[in-house]
Amino acid sequence: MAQFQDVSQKSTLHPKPTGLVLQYGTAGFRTNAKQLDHIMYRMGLLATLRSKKTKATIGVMVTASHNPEEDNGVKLIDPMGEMVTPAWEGYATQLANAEQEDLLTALKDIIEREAINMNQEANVFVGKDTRSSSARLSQAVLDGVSALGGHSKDYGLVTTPQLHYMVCCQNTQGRYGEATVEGYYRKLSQAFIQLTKNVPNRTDDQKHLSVDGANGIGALKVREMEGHLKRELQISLFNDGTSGKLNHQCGADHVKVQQKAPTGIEMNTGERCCSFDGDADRIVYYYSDSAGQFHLLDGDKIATLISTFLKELLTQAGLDLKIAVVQTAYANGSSTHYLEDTMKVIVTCTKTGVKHLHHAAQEFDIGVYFEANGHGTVLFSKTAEQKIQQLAKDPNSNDERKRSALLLQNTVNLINQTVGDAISDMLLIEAILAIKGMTVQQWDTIYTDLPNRQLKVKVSDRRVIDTTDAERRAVSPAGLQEAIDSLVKKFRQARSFVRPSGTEDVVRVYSEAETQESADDLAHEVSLAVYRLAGGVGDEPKPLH
Ligand code: NG1
Ligand code: ZN
Repeated sequence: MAQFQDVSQKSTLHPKPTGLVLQYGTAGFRTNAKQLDHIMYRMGLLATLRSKKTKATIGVMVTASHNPEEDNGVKLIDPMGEMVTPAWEGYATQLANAEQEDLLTALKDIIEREAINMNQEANVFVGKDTRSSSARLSQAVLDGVSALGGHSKDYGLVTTPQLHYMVCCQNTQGRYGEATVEGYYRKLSQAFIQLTKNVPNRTDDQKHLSVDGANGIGALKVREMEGHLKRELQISLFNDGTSGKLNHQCGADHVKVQQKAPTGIEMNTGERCCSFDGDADRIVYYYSDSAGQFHLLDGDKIATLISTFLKELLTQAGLDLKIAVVQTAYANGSSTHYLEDTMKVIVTCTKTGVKHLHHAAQEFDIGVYFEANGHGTVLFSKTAEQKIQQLAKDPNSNDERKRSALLLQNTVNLINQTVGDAISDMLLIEAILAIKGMTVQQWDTIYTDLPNRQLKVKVSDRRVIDTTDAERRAVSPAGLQEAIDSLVKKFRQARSFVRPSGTEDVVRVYSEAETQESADDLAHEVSLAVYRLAGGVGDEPKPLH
């Protein structure tokens, strides 16, 4: 077929380095940008097949999120704006790793296994972050789409969640919103203004927020959106990409892992600040107190704030909807206790990776999901949305119920339900704090985090570590879990687990305990156990103190 000739011909412009093997990881392919040209071309091909198969528009986002500027990556987006389904992650790996001469065979194998009608039209939306390699790599994706005769729309520079949003809008024929960046700004800003318009006596100080844009795409997009917010939110933007390097000493991941403020931001005592990551699908908040101490409000604190707000509104509205919070093993133990014991909401734990959380959240009327690192959103079931809408329109409901239903309705409109979205989450948090008349300090004191520590250990093959129980226990290598168990016993209120990273060539170690010193000691000792039992490479981990 002529189509396949085109695929072969164009693939010579995007050749695969012989022997290179890459895996579709926690969030797509991600590695040094130099190794990705063939991957991008092939993901253009795969997205075209996926579009033919689903008879819907598919998204391809070129980004490596919080990784350094030199890296890049690609994420595939399914029709409703969600991450691509796991079976197709397998195809992605298969296609990515086929040697040059086997590419057509690998492609035809997928076509056959999925019984794809090659005459079906295909549509692919493509977006990219601000990395210097992104323009070239997204062109490779577009080449892949055109090689298989697919149509593409290049959104250019967008945040990852904006591209997810566009895909969902397109495939719902505009019911979710208009598939343009302007449409996105309009929908979110209108909802934000509706939510905050009746809040009495909001001063300019309360409307002010400092944003660390991680020198990435989020900064550009916040700038673009600002005008739509009509000074109801007054943003001071730092790390806007004009001089600093992407994710370098800044951004949500840096702030969360280092537990300190990013460079390049001016922090005044008690003022709310937040950081996005490199593709603006994560956000964390923080402030410094009068003693100059740094306080982090991570994804767990965000999930707590949002679920508390929603639960209160449901009660006021008299709506009987089941609300749950979905977390991972990285959630701070204090947050889980608070949610279960004080808030009495259902809490479930899944494996790391948004796709797992998203899936689990779909099981409830309202599923609030957040990774501790600040990636998360809220999902509303069809029933939940219908009940909220009915109540908002109901002429017989009393003022309090109606007010709550309207707040819920605007909250639904403000949330990007397709994926975690730093901009949407930021607006939601700002609206909740305004409505509740809450300062960042008051939000912070809802519960106190257990001191914790995250470390990385290099091993020769991280796949030797296998886990179970939502990654909270290691089943291999032999003896590792027993070693962790006995180390944990040495500290009070302690917990620790290890798992292979899906985005970096490392094993991640997490610990929490009653004091920071204990958490640090425990993390170090567990790192040593990993190093010794799981084939550590390089120098032995050193104590933190
Ligand atoms: P890995 O590298 O698999 O731990 C990291 C994050 C995930 C997720 C992905 C995708 C932690 C501990 N892990 O995955 O939560 O966000 O990146 O970006 O934060
Ligand atoms: Zn990200």
